[in-house]
Amino acid sequence: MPLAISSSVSALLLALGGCAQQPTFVPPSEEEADADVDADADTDTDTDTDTDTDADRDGDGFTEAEGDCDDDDIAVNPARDEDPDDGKDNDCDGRVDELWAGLTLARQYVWGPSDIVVMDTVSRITGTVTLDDGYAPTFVEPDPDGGWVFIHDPTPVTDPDYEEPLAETAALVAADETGACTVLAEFTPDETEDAYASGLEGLEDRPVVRGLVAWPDGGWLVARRGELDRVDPDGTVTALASWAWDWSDEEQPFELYAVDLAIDMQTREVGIFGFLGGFATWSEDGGFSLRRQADLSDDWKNWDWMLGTAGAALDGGGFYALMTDYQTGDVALYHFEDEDWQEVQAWTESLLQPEQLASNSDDGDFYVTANGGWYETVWLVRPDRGTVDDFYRSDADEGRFFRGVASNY
Ligand SMILES: [Ca+2]
Ligand SMILES: [Ca+2]
Ligand SMILES: [Ca+2]
Ligand SMILES: [Ca+2]
Repeated sequence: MPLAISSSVSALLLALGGCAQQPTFVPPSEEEADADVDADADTDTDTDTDTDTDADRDGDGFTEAEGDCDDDDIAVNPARDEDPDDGKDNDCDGRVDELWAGLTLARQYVWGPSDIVVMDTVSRITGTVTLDDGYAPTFVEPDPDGGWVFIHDPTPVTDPDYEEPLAETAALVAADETGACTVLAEFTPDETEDAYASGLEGLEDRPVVRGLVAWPDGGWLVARRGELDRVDPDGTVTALASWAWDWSDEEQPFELYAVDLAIDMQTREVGIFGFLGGFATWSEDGGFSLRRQADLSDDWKNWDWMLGTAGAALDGGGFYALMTDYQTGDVALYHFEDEDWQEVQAWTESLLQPEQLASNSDDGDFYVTANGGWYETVWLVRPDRGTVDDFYRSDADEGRFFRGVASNY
């Protein structure tokens, strides 16, 4: 198994802006609605005097059930673009006046401590924060309250003289603006994961946490191979869903081997991306739903599907996966439609290996970290133009490379 497979995996999404100001509409209780106490204030369009919470009261084409987060304001619904100056969450993604503002990147060095790198919208590096030595960030997300959180990978390429890693297991770690790190939660491989040896060479010792998104109500969601967890800001870990991930286990039929997470901020649906095109979704109301089963008819060596490596979402636009065939260098972006992956754009890249994926929901563009040798690159993928360009490319061999990428809003 090439290194790239084990080091790939991930994406990011959606940095959160100030979701605390999200306008809320409190529907009347059943009692209030039935009592008809306030017929004059009834703003729906039917003739009865009940306030009908299923109506499109402001006539903008969306009911609350359809995602109108302020049904008394036509300037607010899921089809609107965000107006950055009106103090409203126009597009109902939980963020007020947000605009895409560039990228946050996790940069690892072969020798020495890692960085969090902040880029503006035209790829200028506007901030580089050196993390406490010993932490190796894979997945990264900006923290809406300042700083960042990242998944620490206990098995990176690091200084061979490095004797005592600060965390020996995968961990969710918070970093402040100075790079000072605090472990929020550790994820110790369970017995099954530790002893895993079903032929997926190179993956068994990789971090057991493979995806990270900010949860709109606070805290974070992370994916283990067979579990979706919420991590509260105080470090409390709650399992939200689990599934069978070990395809050597004959008693529990294989479902999904998770490699990444993304969240559609408008629908709050979470996409769980698996190897070989496996895909599932989770939502608070609907729970876990396996949407596409990977074809394992010939064990993992069945290459009739490109390896799923990373995922992202567009607000209100569903889920996208980066698929890579490391044998041929074929890379493609797929969109999940009609319960399957549909190709959006494909290209071939033999020198650089793609890692993680982030989306710009304002423009419908995607950003991919890719490394070759020690050169670090970010590609800009524009499906509406069919182009893949270098958004950023390092000009020197400095023994460093980008892992995770997240959008800033
Ligand atoms: Ca409406
Ligand atoms: Ca509205
Ligand atoms: Ca918004
Ligand atoms: Ca706004």
